[in-house]
Amino acid sequence: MTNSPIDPVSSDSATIEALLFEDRRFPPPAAFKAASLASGNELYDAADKDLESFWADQAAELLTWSRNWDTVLEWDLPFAKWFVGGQLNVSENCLDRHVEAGKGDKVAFHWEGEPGDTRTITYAELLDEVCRFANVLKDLGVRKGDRVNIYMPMIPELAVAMLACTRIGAPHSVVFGGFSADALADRINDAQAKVLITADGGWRRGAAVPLKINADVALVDTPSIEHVVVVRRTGTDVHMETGRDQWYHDLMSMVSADCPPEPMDSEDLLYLLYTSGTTAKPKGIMHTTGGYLTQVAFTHKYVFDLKPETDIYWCAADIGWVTGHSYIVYGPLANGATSVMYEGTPDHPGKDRFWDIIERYKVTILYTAPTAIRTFMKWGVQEPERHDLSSLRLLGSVGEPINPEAWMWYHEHIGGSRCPIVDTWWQTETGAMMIAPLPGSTTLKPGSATFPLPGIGAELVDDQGARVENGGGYLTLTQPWPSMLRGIYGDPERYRETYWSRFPGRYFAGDGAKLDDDGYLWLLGRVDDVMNVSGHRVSTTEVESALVDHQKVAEAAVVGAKDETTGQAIVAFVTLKGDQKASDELGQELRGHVAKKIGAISRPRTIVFTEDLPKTRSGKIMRRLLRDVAEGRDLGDTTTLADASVVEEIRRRADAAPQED
Ligand code: 7RM
Repeated sequence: MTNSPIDPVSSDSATIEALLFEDRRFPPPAAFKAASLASGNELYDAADKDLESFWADQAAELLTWSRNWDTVLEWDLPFAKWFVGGQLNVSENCLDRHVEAGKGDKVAFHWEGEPGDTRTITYAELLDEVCRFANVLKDLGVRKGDRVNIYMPMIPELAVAMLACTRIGAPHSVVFGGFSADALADRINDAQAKVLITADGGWRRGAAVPLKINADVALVDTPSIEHVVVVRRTGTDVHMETGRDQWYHDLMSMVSADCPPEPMDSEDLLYLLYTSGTTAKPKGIMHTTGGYLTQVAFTHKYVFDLKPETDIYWCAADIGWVTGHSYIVYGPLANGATSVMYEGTPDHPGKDRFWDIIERYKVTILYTAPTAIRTFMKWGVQEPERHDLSSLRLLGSVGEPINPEAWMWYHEHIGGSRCPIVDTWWQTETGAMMIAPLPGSTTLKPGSATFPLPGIGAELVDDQGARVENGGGYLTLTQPWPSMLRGIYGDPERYRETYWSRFPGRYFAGDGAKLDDDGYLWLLGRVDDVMNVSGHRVSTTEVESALVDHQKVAEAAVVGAKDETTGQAIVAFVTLKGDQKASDELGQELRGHVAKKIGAISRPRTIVFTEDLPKTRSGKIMRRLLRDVAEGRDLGDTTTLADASVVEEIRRRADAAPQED
């Protein structure tokens, strides 16, 4: 179903050079640099000098420990333990210590619901609610080590539930609210969770998503669940099973706000987060306490150059994904930041909702995904132009390679050409950012995530595992890092096999990348997204980037389809900007444009114009489905699609699209 895994090490220099053709440079603006937390090489130098002391210094500086560690790192490849013997509590680090430092009245979250309702939650209020909900969980029989499942919309109670789990040492497993009942049941059963926390529903594009109704379907097949706690959000009528289901507000009215934090070992399980791999069974990625919190706090502070007293930070991801875990909940709260949290979609009630939020809360740091940025491009500059975005000082990107065109649009139209953009490469498995600039220090190149962060070792290797110092290769991580996954829940062998067997001694990320002459890293996407055309390796990302560089194109997804003569042929699915019309002429023009940007080998055989692309709920384009369409196969698993009808429409258009030899 997928392309055979192809090595991204190309002998075709035209292809290698394509992204490297990008010659724009953006050094940190002088004023930004002067005021930044890290404007020189100090952090890189300290980490290079002594990796373990570097991370130990961060752990000591950024966090509060109730017992010091005995050993910084125990590394028995592929199993790492960080800050062994140390004890701390995550909720205490995120809440109590800020309140004790006199910052109880500081806003933790400016929350905004999709319908426009708002809540302002201070650190003192959040602590109070977390303590009370921790007592609720205890009353329901949850003990240290018990797993708690969470299936909720983006409301403050989601953060409360997670933090309450950490307060009593119960690992949480958050399942994104867009997942189906089946997906929820699988994850609950794999984790053997005792309690499920959900809501009657959540608002999305003006409609109530029926979370409790989905949960009820899942709960038919989840014998480990003893109690269900339901937050009232939408007012949707729901069934409450006597003896099993109870309302959050009822339970909260019966408990005290006194709940001392449970001291946890640094290596105690903090949470599970399920992520899909190449097989059907999702993997329960395990994150532990001390190392995870150290690296999310470190990266949140330095990559976002965070000034907790003045910044208004907004990560527009969903807490159901790792980005939300690390950069809505744990990183920002550990650092005492003030965040915006928004429940809904960017096009409700209008396509300017994000810009409206930024203007009203005077957001200074925005962290979002390339797929969102390309959507905003498609909607047009008139949307941001209607708002005052001058509060912004820094922009971030995550989730996919950001093509230079989208980078430039983000820079100009959102950042007013004054804000650095931090393109942050990382994974559910890495827990925190790994490859990203430090905005006061790094000269940016549009489309490059630049360099490994201080304390991170990343190298490219070829098919044989030999180091590649220039050009394309497989991205590997060469040394343990504090927030690394500790394994796949219940399956240590799969952990070893998936991440540590392809290249001995190295963590294999599954991504291809290139190193340019200046040592900048350019992420190319998953390696099974690399095509092989007539023996030449062509990256889907490069061709997509070239297409999106064309002024009429809004978004593009490129796949390799089997071809008798060339091995694979390039099939491009293209959505046009609002006012543009699809035509055969435009198809020719786009082919020519790609050939001009990258080389004739990269010229797409087929261009399929389409209104929408199939995406997962987290916004990643599902190339696997597009390959199925391009190769005329029955569709594989479509359960993770945000909107399944999109694919049938694309198939209809693909069948009608002209082909070029
Ligand atoms: C944070 C997150 C991980 C995969 C990863 C990459 C891709 C993420 C970037 C990126 C290029 C980036 N976790 N990816 N960030 N590719 N540049 N800045 O997305 O587990 O859901 O996905 O996402 O392929 O392997 S994730």
